[in-house]
Amino acid sequence: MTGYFSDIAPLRFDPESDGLAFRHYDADRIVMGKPLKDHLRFAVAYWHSFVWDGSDPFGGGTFDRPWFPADSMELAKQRADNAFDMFQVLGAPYFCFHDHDVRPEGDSLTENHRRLNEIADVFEHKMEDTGVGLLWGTANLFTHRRFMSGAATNPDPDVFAWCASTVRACMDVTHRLNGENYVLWGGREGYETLLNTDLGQELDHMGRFLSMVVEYKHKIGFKGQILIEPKPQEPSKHQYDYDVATVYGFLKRFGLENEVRVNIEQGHAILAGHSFEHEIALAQTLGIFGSIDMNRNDYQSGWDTDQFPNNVPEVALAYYEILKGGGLTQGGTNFDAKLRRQSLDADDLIAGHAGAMDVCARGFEAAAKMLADDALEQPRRERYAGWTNDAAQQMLKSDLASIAERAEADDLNPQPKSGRQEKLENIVNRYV
Ligand code: XLS
Ligand code: NI
Ligand code: NI
Repeated sequence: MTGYFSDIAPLRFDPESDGLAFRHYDADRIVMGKPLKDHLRFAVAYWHSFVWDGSDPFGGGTFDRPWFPADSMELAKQRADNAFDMFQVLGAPYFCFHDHDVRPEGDSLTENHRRLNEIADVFEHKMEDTGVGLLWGTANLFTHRRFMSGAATNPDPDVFAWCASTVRACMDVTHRLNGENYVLWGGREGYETLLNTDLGQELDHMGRFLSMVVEYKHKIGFKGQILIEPKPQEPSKHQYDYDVATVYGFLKRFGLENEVRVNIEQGHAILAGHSFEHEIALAQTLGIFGSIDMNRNDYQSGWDTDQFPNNVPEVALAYYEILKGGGLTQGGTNFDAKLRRQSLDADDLIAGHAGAMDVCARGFEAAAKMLADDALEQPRRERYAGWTNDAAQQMLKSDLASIAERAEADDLNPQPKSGRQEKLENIVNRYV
């Protein structure tokens, strides 16, 4: 059987190429002591590339894939064959999936789990043969109508129980496939109207559910990170995991701040009114940075359009904050990105990912260079230099009245200094 991608040769690094190749991403190039591929840790999202059919709120599918509709196990396996072919064309080291992406929905929980495990057997072999790893697994607790009023926050306790069973099965499979992380994106954990919502009770249930996930992780000896993916809205009007700051408050409240980290998506940061680098820097500062979904939104539409990244300066600032905090470690760069619905062909899928990998490589290398040159850290240190002297440090251990007395005795009259933003922006522009 010939595969959907069999006409496309594995991509090579060729800066001069005008066909399908990497012009910037040289996987084995050593940067800051290790190969780029080990820094960037790219992952392909199963759902957007192999499940989504191009439909939008106004029209049905536009893509014609040989494994569609994948409503039988046979077609689901054909989908898996083609997915692994694509990972190899791209040289992608990782992939990510939801249960719902990889197996058709059964008519019971146990049938769902049986099918999931049957596909996991297929994955296990393919991962062994190809060396492709699982960056993260997750459960889809938002597509089926049973989740319309939430998953762990559903008013119906049977839905809570359904979710417990599904998440357990997905964690087991992620563990079996040596997944490096397990993600919980709060799909429909939020609400449409307060008129029918007990907000306090829903948050309590969500906290309890997450605590159970963490307990289960330790029980089975799963070494991956548990990650929450914040998003402010869509599908629900008010999502509980609004942004990094909100998630941190939630984790603190349930005593989970040392157990759970965040998977930050560029597009979700924008929806929350933040820049990607802000969300990353905040998570690093709070000690909860885990991984990234590297996909942008359309800046005008206000929707989560999940487009491949194509803006080097933006990507550079994101990787800059990641590198400053010590890199991706167990996390990775997941392209939670889909084609535009008019991009019908197999090579569109390859081009979308290849271009994204090139953009990330360029941004990453710029970030590494800025860091190595101390280009931004030196002026930043200078700006806070006053705090390095003893008197300033003593003040932090002192009290309001003592500080006040000293300030008044010295007749302080601080003079403003320039923040030099334009100069700093000019420095960044030399690198990107
Ligand atoms: C949706 C989310 C989702 C998560 C995985 O907006 O980005 O795709 O990454 O459930
Ligand atoms: Ni998203
Ligand atoms: Ni995502």
